[in-house]
Amino acid sequence: MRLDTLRHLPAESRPLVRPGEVSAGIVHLGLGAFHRAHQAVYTEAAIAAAGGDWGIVAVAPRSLDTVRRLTEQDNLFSVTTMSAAGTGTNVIGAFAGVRHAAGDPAAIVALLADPAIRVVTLTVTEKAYQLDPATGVLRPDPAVAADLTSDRPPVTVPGLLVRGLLARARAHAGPIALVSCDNLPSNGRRLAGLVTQALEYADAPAKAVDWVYANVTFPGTMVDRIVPASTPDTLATAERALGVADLMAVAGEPYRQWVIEDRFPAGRPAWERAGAVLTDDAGGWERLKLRTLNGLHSATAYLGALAGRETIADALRIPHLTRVLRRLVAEDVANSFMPPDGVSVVEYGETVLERFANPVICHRTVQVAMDGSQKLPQRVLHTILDRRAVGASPRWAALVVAAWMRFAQGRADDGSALPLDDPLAPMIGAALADSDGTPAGVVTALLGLTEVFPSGLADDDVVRELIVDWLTALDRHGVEATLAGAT
Ligand code: CS2
Repeated sequence: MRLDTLRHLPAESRPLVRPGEVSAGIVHLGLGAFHRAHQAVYTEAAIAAAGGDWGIVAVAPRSLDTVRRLTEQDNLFSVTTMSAAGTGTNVIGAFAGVRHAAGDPAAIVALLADPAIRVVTLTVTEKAYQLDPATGVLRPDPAVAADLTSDRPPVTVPGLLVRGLLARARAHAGPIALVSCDNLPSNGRRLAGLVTQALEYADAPAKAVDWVYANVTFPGTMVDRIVPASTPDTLATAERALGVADLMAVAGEPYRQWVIEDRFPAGRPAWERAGAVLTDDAGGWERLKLRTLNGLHSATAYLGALAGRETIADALRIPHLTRVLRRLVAEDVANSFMPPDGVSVVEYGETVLERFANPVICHRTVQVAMDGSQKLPQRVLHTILDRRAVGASPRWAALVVAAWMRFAQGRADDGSALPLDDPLAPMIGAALADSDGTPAGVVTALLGLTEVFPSGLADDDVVRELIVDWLTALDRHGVEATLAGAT
């Protein structure tokens, strides 16, 4: 697909804006499938409805292939919306440019210091923030530490942000909003915390730090759309719909939601015209989504992978799983926080289960299971902590922790190997190697990972016992029998 093939596309698939004609106003870090099917879609629709120079310069931190392919396609890609009722494919014209951070870091720093750029959005996944999942404390790996303390061109997300903001301060390039679109708890505050700690770590001049405090906002967001990693099938479906090949095609469910705190000191696209909700405080929405949707997703992923199920939709067919997930929502999640006005957590949970059951979305359990150490706190552990604060016994949430602990040991119920794709894998492996291998020993060893488990939770005997009981049942009987016996 290229600009000159657009006129051959079916009319309903053509971009809503003229690609290449909207000037850049946004830099987006993280060029994965989720960004293309979420913020890029909203931004294109917002520009089409209300105008504005809000083209996106999309930055791939690492993947050169992504950048090459998009460049060969004149920055165009398609999004296919998949449901049992049928599919629809749209080419998105929101990208004003594509860049490879690792290949040309100076260009990214220069972009962040460009007055035309007034918004930076991020989908870089939880681990790229380099914050302890349990506490939000910056724990820079050697690459981040080198980015923050030397003059070499930055290659990491914290490095790019800090160097970009310092350059912006020097250039007097005006205020800017940095918008985390990752599934972190209080993602706006986490990103602000990252920038503050990274500036300190970098020993940035006080004047520049003051400039950042006065000129940069960090609106919190809730982002939602199920968008699995693309496969050869995704590309084939797009090609059938478009009549031309699209090597950057992505596919997602019809549902999408974006709640954004409206703190943009230099303007923003009219995202509300594309269906986004602009609000003062996204906290309630964010907790609703992280604890319910993502909590159920992780539960389904770990239990499903252990039971040998390939996809989330397959896993949902494990007998008794939906019953257990409904109890997790009704008994633990719904009682753990205040949802936004007028929202029933139980009804929201039902729509989530319907979405997971979408038979044409092939979302692999091992994909959702990945990076569990970074995901568990906001998805499950905060539910447990909030329930324990009022003296309740959050049994179903404890089951999810036990399922993760069994998954982390690397064997499915039928003995086949499961991959532990996690930035803390070495630490998890070492903790497991030191344990005696019994459920109680494994639970003690893993609860000792202070990066993941807050002390209030690790030291709580009620929680420990709940997890040990579930892990004992999972070890002895496997997922299916454990769920069948869970009453
Ligand atoms: C999933 C999310 O991979 C995962 O961990 O739970 O990517 C999920 O699909 C999105 O948050 C849905 O909005």
